[in-house]
Amino acid sequence: MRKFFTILLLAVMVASITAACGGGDDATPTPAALNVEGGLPATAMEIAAARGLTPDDIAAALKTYTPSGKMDEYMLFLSGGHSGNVIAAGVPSMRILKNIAVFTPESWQGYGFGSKETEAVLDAGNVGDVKIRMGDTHHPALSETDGDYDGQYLFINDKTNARVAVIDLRDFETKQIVKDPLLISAHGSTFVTPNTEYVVQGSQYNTPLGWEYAPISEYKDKYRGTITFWKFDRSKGRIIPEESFAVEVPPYWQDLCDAGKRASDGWAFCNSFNAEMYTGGVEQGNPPFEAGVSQRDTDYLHLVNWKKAEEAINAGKFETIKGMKVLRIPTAVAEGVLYLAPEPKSPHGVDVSPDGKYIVVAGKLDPHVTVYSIDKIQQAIDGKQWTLDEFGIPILDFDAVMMAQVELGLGPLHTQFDDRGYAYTSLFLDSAVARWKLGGDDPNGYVLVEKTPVQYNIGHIAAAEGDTVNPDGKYLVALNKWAVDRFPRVGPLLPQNIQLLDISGDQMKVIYDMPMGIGEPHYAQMIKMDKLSPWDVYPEVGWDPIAQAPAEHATKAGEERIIRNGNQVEIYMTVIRSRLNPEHVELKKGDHVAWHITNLETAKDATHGFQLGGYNISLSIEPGETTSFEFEAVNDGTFAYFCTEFCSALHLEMMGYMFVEP
Ligand code: K7E
Ligand code: CUA
Repeated sequence: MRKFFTILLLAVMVASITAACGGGDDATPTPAALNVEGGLPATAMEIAAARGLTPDDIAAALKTYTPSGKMDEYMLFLSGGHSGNVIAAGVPSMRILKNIAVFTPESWQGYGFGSKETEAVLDAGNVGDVKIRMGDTHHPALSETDGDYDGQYLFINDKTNARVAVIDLRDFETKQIVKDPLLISAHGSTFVTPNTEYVVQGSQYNTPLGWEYAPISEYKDKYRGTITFWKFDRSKGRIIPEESFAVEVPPYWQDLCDAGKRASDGWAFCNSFNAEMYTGGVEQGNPPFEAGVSQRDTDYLHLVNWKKAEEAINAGKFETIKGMKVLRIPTAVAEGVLYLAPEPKSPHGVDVSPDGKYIVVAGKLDPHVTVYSIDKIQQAIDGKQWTLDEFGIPILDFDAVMMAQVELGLGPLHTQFDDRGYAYTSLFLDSAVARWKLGGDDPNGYVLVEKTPVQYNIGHIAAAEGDTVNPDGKYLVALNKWAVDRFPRVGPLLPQNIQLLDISGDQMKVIYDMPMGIGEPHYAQMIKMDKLSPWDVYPEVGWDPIAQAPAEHATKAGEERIIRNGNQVEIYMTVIRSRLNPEHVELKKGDHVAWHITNLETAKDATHGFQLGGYNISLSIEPGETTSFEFEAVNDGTFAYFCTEFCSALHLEMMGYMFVEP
């Protein structure tokens, strides 16, 4: 059907171009004439001619254009990079739907601007006495059931502070942030095990565990990494730190991780890139890190059997460090939890094939991806085909565990899969996406099929459900680091260029460019829209969205009140189109104020905002929600508070005065 349509279009295009070029007809409009005189051209063919669109452009437009009121087929969850958040967008339209606040306060959503509930979420991610209000999100992970996205939760990491956040997809809001007590920063996160038993987080720039002070001369002795397994309780929608554990690993600079599935269920895989254990010091005349960590020909893929680790933890074979259960290296080795496998030069991504049988590692400085087989890994372990590293960890024989090496091009980074037996790998230095054939157990069956250029310097890719046991194919998104000349100029800080590719045909085609002017999205996941079933409004009026339960301070209509107890003032307010009740709040300087607001609305989209000038308060109160904030009335004077969502014709009248008597 699609093919027929494209052919039909091409025929019409060819006819129109022929007419335009060869017809010699005076009535044929030229592009310039169309733009200057008659306003916008009217027919499709005139528009195409006026805008200089090729048949490919027209096909791309038809594949992505989504008329008003029509819905997208997929939801794309992009990490927001340095903005510390997550961005939800539709595919194929690439329209942004929500910028979900996670690690960074965001005033539209009332996240971290007074609301007690959201401040508590953010404060759980503080480090010691330092309030952390930034983050760098890298890898979103949708919750899975049997290795398939189930549409319930989304996890996202903060690289800079080694934190993981939980987003509930019933309301697309962040419910929890946990801070890893052993790591100050981490990268290989978040990746979920096939039934979301655990959220995996791998370290990167190793320090002593708990980031205790130790000079760099003590690197090999004291510096360590971990692979942390955060236990997730689906019924509570929370990570349970007390039931989580970490596996200690050498200071090899772990990088990316992925959880095994199907044939490799029970394993987690993390690559690394400083097997040299190089410690830098360019200011002292040492080679810089970039040279020092790239000396050896191989680094190590870490293989962690988390099911065995779980057994060892349950058997009490752990040490508790900073409140986290830790399986130390010797115990992990003795229990068959931890192995290494060599991987070629400066590897980057690790990605497990849909059947779980093959593990693909890309080599930043090597034009190949290396494919490992879980069967071969198991055989090598059973046959003890290993040597030991200096920490006593078995290094499996490379030739014994490797299935194939596929030459793809320069700078391979990350791999995704489709439903036709293809793998797709991003090529950073080539600025291209490579499509290649997965050969199963036939080492010669792994072949490069084609490469498509993208603009420019691609990092991750995300195919539709492309890291699950059931990839969809169809669409692939290229997350490019540089945009260079793709968009109008906005000064020296440019957006990233997110490109949508149609991968359904014989040839991959770029069909949309989406500038992302909100941090650097590293990774994304794309889920079928019908797997998501978010709420339109909260289940009852007076709902606490963080607890996902009726709110303690919910206020019914008619029960609005202000209670004074000494200098403690408690305000129970309701909002509904188009009034705030009460409209006068009388305070005295120095009062401690606890203010609760319930949105009585039950209609879809009837959100009221609330801002209070001079007190740094911004709230978003969605239909049914109750939210609370507290403050000291330190500034006297007359203040206005008002609704900030244009909710009705009388929205501007939705206001009140707060008087603070000196
Ligand atoms: Cu390759 Cu943080 Cu996933 Cu960026 S990492 S590209
Ligand atoms: Cu409520 Cu504007």
